[in-house]
Amino acid sequence: MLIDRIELRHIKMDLVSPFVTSMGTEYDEEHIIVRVDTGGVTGWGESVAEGTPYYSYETVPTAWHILKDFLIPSILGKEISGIDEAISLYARVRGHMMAKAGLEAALWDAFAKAKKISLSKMLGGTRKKVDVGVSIGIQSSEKALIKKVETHLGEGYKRIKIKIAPGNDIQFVAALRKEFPGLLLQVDANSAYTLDDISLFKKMDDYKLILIEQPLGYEDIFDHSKLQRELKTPICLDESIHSLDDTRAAIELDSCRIINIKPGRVGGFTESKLIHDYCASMNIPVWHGGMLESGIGRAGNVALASLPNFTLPGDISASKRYYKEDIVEPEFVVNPDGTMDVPTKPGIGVEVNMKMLDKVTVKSQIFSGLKYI
Ligand code: OSB
Ligand code: MG
Repeated sequence: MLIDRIELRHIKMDLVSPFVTSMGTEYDEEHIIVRVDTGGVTGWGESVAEGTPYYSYETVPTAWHILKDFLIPSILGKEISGIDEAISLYARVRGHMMAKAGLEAALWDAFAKAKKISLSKMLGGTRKKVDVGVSIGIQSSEKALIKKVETHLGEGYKRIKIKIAPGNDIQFVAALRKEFPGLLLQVDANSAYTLDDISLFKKMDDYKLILIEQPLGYEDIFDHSKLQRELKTPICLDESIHSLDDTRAAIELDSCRIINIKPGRVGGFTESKLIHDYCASMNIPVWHGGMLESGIGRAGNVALASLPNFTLPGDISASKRYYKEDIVEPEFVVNPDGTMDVPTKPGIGVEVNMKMLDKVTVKSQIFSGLKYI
């Protein structure tokens, strides 16, 4: 298909409540929406680079720069037969996974729409519904956390993840385990600890956690293998995994026993699928992480999470849990049984609400033909 036109939009959406993690507090979320017009269809993707370089080195301006100056020029105006061909045209760009993933997602949507099949089907998804959980930021007290968890369990969520940071960890885990003995619970440290904290993580072994997510350095694989050796609870890597190669190193070194897949962190759905398939072959469960996406990115996440080895509930919550109004229709909702329906219509399977998208757009640029507008 001929890549006729690409549009980037820098969006900024207010969160319904601040999200507190070991990396800081987020009040709103900035991402880039990528629109690709090709072969008479329109594809949408979301680059999850944020306003700050606290989770990843990428930010909205760095992703914009890489998209505008390298990725878009490599495919614009070209006849492209499939996603792999597009990827090969910009493969020499190193890193910048979030920039790449936003463009790749828009291409996947466009190619699925051209084939008139759902993104889930095109990715190899096998489920009609996916199990979903909720990721809760650090709360002011154990009591406040218990109340939040009660609300989310009432909404149907199957699994609770809490953010932890030094000084805000074991007391929250202990309080939740006491109040909810059978709760499916996991923690995410976002790299806030070091190997000096081994005794803390050994204590966590007593609380039947599903997993401990990214306790140590955000690029580390080696120290995590030393920690995993000391623990019964599986470690799950998030930040440290950018590729299939990182995944192989982490699994072969026994640095983790579970992998969090975020397409934005690994450069797109193509690499996500490679990681998914490798983990399946090694009996390593995977689950879908989240980056507080708008409905456009969320649609892609739900589709990817419908693949068979996504056996643990994902950080994929209802639109309402993040934003007062989403930019897609229908919005994503959680079913009372803690699942989310996988869209069945062509591509991402939801419509972009252009009025809402315009409302949250702070900057946009159109790339068309040989001339940038
Ligand atoms: O570490 O998983 C993370 C959000 C932004 C950056 C990093 C992370 C998160 C979350 C939120 O945990 C998950 C969600 O989208 O619900
Ligand atoms: Mg994480």
